Amino acid sequence: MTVILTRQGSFAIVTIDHPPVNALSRAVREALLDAANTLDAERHIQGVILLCKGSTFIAGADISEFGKEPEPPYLPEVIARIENASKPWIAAIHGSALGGGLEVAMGCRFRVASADASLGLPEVKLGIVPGAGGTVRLPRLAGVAAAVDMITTGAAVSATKAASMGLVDAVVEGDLGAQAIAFAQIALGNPLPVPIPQRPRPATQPEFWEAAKKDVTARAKGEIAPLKALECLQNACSMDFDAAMAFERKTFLELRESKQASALRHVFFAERAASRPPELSGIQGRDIRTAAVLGGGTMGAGIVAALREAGIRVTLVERDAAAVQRGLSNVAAIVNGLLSRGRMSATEAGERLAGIHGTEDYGMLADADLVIEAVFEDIAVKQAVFSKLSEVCRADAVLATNTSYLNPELIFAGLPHPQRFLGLHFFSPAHVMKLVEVVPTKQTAPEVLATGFGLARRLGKIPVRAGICDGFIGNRLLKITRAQAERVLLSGATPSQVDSAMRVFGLPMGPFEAQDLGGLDIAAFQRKAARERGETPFAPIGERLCALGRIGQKAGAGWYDYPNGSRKPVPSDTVAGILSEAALSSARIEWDGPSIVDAIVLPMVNEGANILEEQVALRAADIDLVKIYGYGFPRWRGGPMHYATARGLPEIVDILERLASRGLCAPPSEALRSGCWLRDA
Ligand code: 3H9
Repeated sequence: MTVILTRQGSFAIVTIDHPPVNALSRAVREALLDAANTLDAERHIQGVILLCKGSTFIAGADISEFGKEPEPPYLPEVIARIENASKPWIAAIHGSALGGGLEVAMGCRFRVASADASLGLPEVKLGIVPGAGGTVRLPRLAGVAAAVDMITTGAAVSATKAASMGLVDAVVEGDLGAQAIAFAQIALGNPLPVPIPQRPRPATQPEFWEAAKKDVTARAKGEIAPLKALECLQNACSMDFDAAMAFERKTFLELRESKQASALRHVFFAERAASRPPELSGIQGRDIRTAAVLGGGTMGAGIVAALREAGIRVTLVERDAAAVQRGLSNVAAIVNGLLSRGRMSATEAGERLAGIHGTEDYGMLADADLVIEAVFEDIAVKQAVFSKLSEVCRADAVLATNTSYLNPELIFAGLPHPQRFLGLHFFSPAHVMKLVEVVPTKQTAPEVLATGFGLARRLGKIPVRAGICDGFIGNRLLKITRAQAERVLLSGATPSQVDSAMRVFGLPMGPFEAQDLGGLDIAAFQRKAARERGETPFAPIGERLCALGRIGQKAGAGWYDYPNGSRKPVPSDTVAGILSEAALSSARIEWDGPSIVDAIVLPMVNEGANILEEQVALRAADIDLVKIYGYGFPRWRGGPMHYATARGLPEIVDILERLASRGLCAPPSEALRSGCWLRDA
């Protein structure tokens, strides 16, 4: 039963019970329509309370229906029926009222919400606009400025904020159903508010829309939906209700079919699947109450800040008293940064810092549930650290390395209780970046792996399972990107051309700007280690720049010049000179933006296919998440594997063959040609 009808005195209670999130599937829409028809005919009923079972109010339309033809009854009709019911409906909101869920609530005459509820129209995050009156009703109810803000960002607001905007009529504590009835008993004794469609259009000035358009365009960075949503909102303020509804619905249906919406739906489901690898089904992770982090550098301090944000007490261990102080200052700098940007109160900042204990004494780790090592990327140093940890930590403590390139099995080799070790690879800055690669060894116990996934989720991060290879998933792909970017330079493009092409594609930064920001010395160090392992990393120009001390912004010079301490990249004559010398023997190509992007992104897809064939990644969608959350690949393109699949593999293979024939990348692999990830899709 998806919708249950009960009566309590002169009130009817319509309860939606449709796990997991009471999404508005066809069955729910039909049942709501039936309920409105039934209750209108019951003379003794005075009002209808709309409640939901489970953890949330209606979380929106059923996203899994979006790939198919819409089926009647359509949501706008259902909402219009509720809005025009002869008995006023009162939405009783707990959890999240999102998308179609909030649209249904706005079709009710009143909205009552639990204090911990949130309300939002997140459709733009799925590449669409609200499709059942959200852009038309919200401005009439909560004002245009608030509606533009909520709808074009997709951000939800708390119940209290919603009440201050007029979106919610009462915020209640205690039993929601009882409180909603108590509210209704008073509210229905007074004249009813005018139904939203009959309220006047909010008045706006042209300057308001000009400023909003400028702002939304700057934020959208290639995404279509936020600008389309703004257009709907503007129409809602200039057209009559029905015309604005029709325009919104048409826009919704068009966008629902778009490539961007398909990519964003793919990411939505990928995010949820990633945190639950099939092998961990039914396995519980351990509870983490106290944690320790070894190393208080940039990475260690970021991990400490992330753990504290999740309320976990942390011991920060460094090798001597001075290093402990530096580590604590690094964490304090992060927390103070959040404080000064208004992201937390002074009390919260104080609590965050008070929950950290700095020490050089490994003995303090005897009771830690989890230890994360973030020391220097050197195998001998890491082996020594884990050998000491094995002596002092409880046998059931989970011990994790944050290595980005080294083989965790070698780091843990020969230590007792091998089932408790794993890799937890955070991305820098660790308190900001959402990706964590979770890397089991052959001996990691399932509940230890589940603990890694559980921890990442608790920190609000996206965990992706990665197998052991050089660089796991993310850095292995990064190596390809960087090598390709240099190959493009060697055949005639400039760093600015490459960076600009990648930004136009949707990345926040091009590969050379990014290297200058992070420092070329880090990659040089990794290449040196790779050479010591007998590999031959490709970075001829990067090596020459490092040899000249051009290691990026911190040196005032890298791929670009940064005169007088500026952070604005200026094309460099020195680099141009090096490139013209180095490029002499290579065939020159007249590069344009799209072909630069192909030469960088498609070899990454080829490597992604190899990664899947080797089972280093479980799913193509996991690779997409790694690139989106670890490296800023545009979410609305769905990640590199989705992008390539949507474009069509034959075209990708063809382009790679042409590039390979000119020595500009490796030829397409068998894994790519066969579309190995599509076999089980
Ligand atoms: C819309 O409403 C368009 C309308 O304007 C127009 C219509 C005409 N549909 O996130 P969780 C599944 S667009 C289908 O892990 P949480 C999810 O896949 C929609 N399935 O839980 C997962 O399944 P599984 C606008 C959905 O507690 C399970 O539920 N609404 C939907 O961390 C649990 O999800 C949104 O964009 C859905 N709408 O967070 C809201 N939502 O177990 C999207 C969830 O098989 N949803 N599932 O992997 C959310 O933001 C979160 O799910 C929510 C709960 C905050 C509600």
